[in-house]
Amino acid sequence: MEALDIARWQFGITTVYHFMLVPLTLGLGMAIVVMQTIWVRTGDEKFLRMVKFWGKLYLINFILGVATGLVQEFQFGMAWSEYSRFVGDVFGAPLALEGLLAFFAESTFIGIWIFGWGRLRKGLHLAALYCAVIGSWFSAYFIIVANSWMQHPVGVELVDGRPVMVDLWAVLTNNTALAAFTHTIFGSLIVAGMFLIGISWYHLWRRRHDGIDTTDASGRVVIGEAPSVAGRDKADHGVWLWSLRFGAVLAIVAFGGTGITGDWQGKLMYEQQPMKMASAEAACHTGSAFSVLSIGDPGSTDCRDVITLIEIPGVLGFLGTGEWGADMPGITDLEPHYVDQYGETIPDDELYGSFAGTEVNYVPPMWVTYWGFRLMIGLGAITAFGAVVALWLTRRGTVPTSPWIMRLAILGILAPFAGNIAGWIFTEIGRQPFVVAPNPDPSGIDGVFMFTAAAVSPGVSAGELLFSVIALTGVYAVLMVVELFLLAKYVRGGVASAMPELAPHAPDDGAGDDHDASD
Ligand code: HDD
Ligand code: HEB
Ligand code: HEB
Repeated sequence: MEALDIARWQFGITTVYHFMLVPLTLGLGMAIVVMQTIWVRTGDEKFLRMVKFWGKLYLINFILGVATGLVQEFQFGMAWSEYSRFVGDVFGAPLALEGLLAFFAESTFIGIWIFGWGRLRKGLHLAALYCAVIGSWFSAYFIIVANSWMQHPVGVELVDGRPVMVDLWAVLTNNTALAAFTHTIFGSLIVAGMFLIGISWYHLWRRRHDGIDTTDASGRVVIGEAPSVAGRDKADHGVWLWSLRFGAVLAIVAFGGTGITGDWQGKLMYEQQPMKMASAEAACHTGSAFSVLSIGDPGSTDCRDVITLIEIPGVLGFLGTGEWGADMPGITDLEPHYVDQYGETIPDDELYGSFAGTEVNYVPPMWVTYWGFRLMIGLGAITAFGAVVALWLTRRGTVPTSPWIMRLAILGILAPFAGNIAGWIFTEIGRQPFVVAPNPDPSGIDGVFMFTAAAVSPGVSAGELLFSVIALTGVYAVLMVVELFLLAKYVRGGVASAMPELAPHAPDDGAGDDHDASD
């Protein structure tokens, strides 16, 4: 493999790892905000227990999210120095804002939240959580601004072959970023929803399995009297049931949200990156039919290899433009335009190293974009459907005794995570062969684009990169094992593991948690 390929694999692997943690931070944070708000307003102890339990998992995930993010930053300078130089002037501002405003605020307020239990007034303590979670959303916004600029560069002028930012506001309000941010947030809420469902299901199931909760002859739940096992007393039944049903509603609503924002993104993509759209649909020729199933040679970017088995007329035009049956440009029709505008070969410039003069393929790997798009939607839809089923099955106040449904609910937690990753893989691989895609709008600036082949650090050898891939993948694998180990430990422990003070006495005002804040 060449250095470029290894560098691409490296970026892909590490950022996918990072994004296994990010959506849970973004989504679960908001769920806990809701729970703590209800607790502060009603004083219902059930909600305090929820905040403590889910809050513990949130913190574990947050810390590992930060760790994976930090490791992530190294590769910009190491493997992608030309890219870093090219985008430096533009990314400086949003990433500084990310660091200063968002990350600083986010971690400070998380600290206040952790150590404020029992020390701050309830309202103030809740405000700290709001600030932390909103901070992480801002953080997400600024990083998406950077990514969206690579999909659709705006607000710059070309000076000596490098984009220089002239309009920070245009960069911050890039329509691509607004759509991608809202879409990502909804995607993250689906993750949180399914996480709540799966884990709560397990606990409700265990209560039945251990005979703590039973059902009477008419099928009504009889909630067990508190046994001496801490954290599995009466109040916890409500913790799991409420969390489960809330998670289900969250997942269903958020899936609707991804539909609305995804539709917006599809329309932007049709204008901004028509080739990505066409290859996501394996649409070789101009037309308006939506492919339900196309097959071809994996890895091929050649239209002759695509066989469309099932298609629905009209739908693609509607997705892209809002107009039923409107024609969407296909790959074979787009290609000559790309060749015209951006050249048949990578320019013969020393900047491009060994790639100078090689032919450019403007069609991204079609099977990845095509299946990435369908996996994203399919896994989201499966989750939303699962959430509807979960609402139905728990309508009597508990879960069925079947261990298989319980296992399915736990396994289901993975689906929206995988859906999010599929969405990113589609977005990032569909951007190829550009690392910074050209902006074709009238407002687009000529010459502001960069080929991925030109972005990689010159002078870094394949061997060095391979070593760093192995090292980084190793580090991430260890972090992932730590994450799963800690999550599993606290999930199994139930509420009691997050609230050791619960065992001897009922909490007043949530005081007394400070001694376990660091574990
Ligand atoms: Fe991230 C943490 C860097 C993609 C959302 N990330 C985090 C940290 C760094 C990065 C250095 C730790 C300190 C901080 O929060 O600033 N992140 C990156 C890089 C990315 C990236 C280089 C590009 C490939 N991140 C990314 C996306 C999103 C986030 C696309 C959201 C949509 N990142 C977050 C977060 C984190 C975080 C929610 C994640 C988990 C966490 O904080 O606990 O703010
Ligand atoms: Fe990215 C690349 C994913 C975010 C920047 N990415 C990449 C890849 C992948 C990814 C898979 C590979 C592709 C190829 O090569 O073909 N991303 C991803 C994910 C996420 C992301 C999952 C979430 C976390 N990115 C991002 C951001 C940014 C970026 C935010 C900015 C800041 N990417 C990037 C770069 C690269 C990538 C620079 C390299 C180059 C290429 O294109 O490759
Ligand atoms: Fe998604 C991406 C659409 C669902 C997650 N998305 C994306 C895109 C589009 C879409 C168009 C791309 C853009 C560009 O590239 O530019 N979606 C869509 C639709 C739907 C969806 C239409 C239906 C409903 N998603 C979904 C879900 C999820 C998601 C369910 C989760 C789970 N996506 C996603 C992500 C991404 C995407 C993460 C990447 C980022 C952005 O936003 O861009």
